[in-house]
Amino acid sequence: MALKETLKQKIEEHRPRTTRLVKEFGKVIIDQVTIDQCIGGARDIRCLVTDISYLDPQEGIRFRGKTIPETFEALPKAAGSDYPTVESFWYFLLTGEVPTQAQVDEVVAEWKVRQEVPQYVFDAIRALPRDSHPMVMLSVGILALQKDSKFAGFYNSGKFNKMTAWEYVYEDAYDLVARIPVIAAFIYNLKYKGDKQLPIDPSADCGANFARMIGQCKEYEDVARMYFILHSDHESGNVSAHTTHLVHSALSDPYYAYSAGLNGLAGPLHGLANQEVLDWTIKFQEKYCKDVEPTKELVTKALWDTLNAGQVVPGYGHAVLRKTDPRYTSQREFCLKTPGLKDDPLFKLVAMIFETAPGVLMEHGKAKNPWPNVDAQSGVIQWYYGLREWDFYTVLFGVGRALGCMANITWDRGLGYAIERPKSVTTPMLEKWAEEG
Ligand code: NMX
Ligand code: MLT
Repeated sequence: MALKETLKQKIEEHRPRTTRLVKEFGKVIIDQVTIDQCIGGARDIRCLVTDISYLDPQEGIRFRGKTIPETFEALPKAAGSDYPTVESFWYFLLTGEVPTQAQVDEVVAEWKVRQEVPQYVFDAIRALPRDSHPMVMLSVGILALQKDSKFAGFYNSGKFNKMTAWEYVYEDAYDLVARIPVIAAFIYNLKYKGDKQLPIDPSADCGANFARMIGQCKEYEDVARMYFILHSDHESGNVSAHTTHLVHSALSDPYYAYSAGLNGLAGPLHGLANQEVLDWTIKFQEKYCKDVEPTKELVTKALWDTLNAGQVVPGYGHAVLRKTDPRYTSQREFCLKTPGLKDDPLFKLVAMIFETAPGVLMEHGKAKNPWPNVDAQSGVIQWYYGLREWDFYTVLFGVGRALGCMANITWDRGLGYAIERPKSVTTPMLEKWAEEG
């Protein structure tokens, strides 16, 4: 069955489960809210639903019930590669089913049709000052696509109905995930390669095409596949996914919603941390390792200097995870099995920070999780392959995150989730409840 038909069947099968939960068990209590959660970023409050991925604090992410190694193992691989195509992963995230090779081939073919980016998007990005951050360019590029949103068109057609609305979100979502790598490659070439644009390769899957569009080598094709899949989703509460869900809950179309999600991803406590990691590591090399090899003592000193300056150690800590992020581990394993990369001085330094930082953070005593997250390991791989413009790294994250966010809002509409509108309270109310105990 084709992707849309499979998805339609899955959504229709799922709807009665959601309806029953609300109608028959709507008042069952699944959590309570404390004052520190109210002031402290709604941490750990169970109030969002998604079946696309789930994050266990000890184990890390599962996509559709599968760990990262299980996901890589289960999905059909790109020709001649150990990694699945992004297209097969898209099918898997949307439907929860591992596609057959024939189903993947269909998605790859459809992706190629959808990936055509209208010229006005490039014009809008080109009109920005060239020294704009590439995340601004990406967010503007996605927002510019809104003009032709099929969901917005359906809403304005006078024929809008809740049961079929998801089909139009699906159309926009699919267009968006196919186009965002092309927009990202355009931004890369515009900003760093003197606007020398490279054409789409119509014979390539998403990962290979992205590598070719930014002038990368063959091995980078797997880096792109791995990177986009690993960064795709991290359950619903993270800033980019939650923002996308929130904005779409007002029936803003996927372009409005994901442009907003990207703006959240651009924050240093979220996706921008990967550029900060590289910045921190390169500055460390320049300051301490001009004539000497890095040592654990030097790394320890640099970490304390950062902490004593009141800054966070980028790439470490997490709001939910309490162990090393399996996305970190997966990228580290990629480094260790790639000849050249495993002996690269920057990778060795990143590995030394991994040995050192958790101990320092534990001694510092603030971070609830002293272990590395995805961002601590991602930049060094890009750096090794010559993609050294580290302010671009969050754009790569944003290309991957589109897969999860778009799968999520397609299901949001399929299940008819309501506009999100939590209740706020005032400080005197909190003080009153505090006194009452
Ligand atoms: N370095 C120094 N201090 C830290 C760190 C860190 N890496 N992580 C947490 N803390 C501090 C935090 O600032 C807070 O201090 P204070 O009480 O003075 O406000 C305290 O420890 C408690 O924070 P937590 O509850 O452990 O962390 P929280 O859930 O609030 O925030 C992060 C989670 C990820 C924002 C935080 O760990 C952080 O700032 N890490 C560094 C930035 C980073 O790597 N972000 C990327 C996250 C993954 N991603 O891609 O989005
Ligand atoms: C993410 O991938 O979104 C980050 O790890 C942040 C989070 O989960 O809160």
